[in-house]
Amino acid sequence: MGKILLIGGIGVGKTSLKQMLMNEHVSYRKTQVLDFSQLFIDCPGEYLEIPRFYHVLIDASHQVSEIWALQDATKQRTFYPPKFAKVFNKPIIGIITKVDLAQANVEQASSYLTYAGIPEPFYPTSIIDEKGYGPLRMRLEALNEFRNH
Ligand SMILES: Nc1nc2c(ncn2[C@@H]2O[C@H](COP(=O)(O)OP(=O)(O)O)[C@@H](O)[C@H]2O)c(=O)[nH]1
Ligand SMILES: [Mg+2]
Repeated sequence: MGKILLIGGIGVGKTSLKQMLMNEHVSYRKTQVLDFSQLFIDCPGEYLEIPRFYHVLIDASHQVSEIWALQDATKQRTFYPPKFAKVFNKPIIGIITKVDLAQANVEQASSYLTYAGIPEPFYPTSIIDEKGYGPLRMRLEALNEFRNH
């Protein structure tokens, strides 16, 4: 199916990540057309923050081929319960956002993702220095090939 479910709390950077990948795609690969509106399911942050909405995320995961779980590097807390990754029957990767900010703590963010049962490597990103999107763009392109063949 080749779709991606973005999960993470309110303000973690889900929409920014999607936007950044779309802009990169437009500037580097003008000839290939990826339909970004179809590619990502961008769920409201409340669905992760409020446990009675977990089932919405789980239902949405049935429509995708992988899940991208975001953790804000500047947050002193996590919304992911222990081993949350195990409730999804899909591959899941961990993305750490806002690594450009002075208060960012990548080690802490990594430990939250590990606590959630998400396997390494994690992907540190910043929309400010436009850092860390290369490997994510490659995953998108791999998924897109899969869609078209
Ligand atoms: N400094 C910095 N700000 C970011 C980054 N990613 C997102 N933001 C900011 O965080 C806020 C929330 O981002 P948004 O994408 O709307 O989060 P969403 O609620 O998960 O969709 C916005 O003001 C973004 O500009 C980042 O990598 N670095
Ligand atoms: Mg958003």
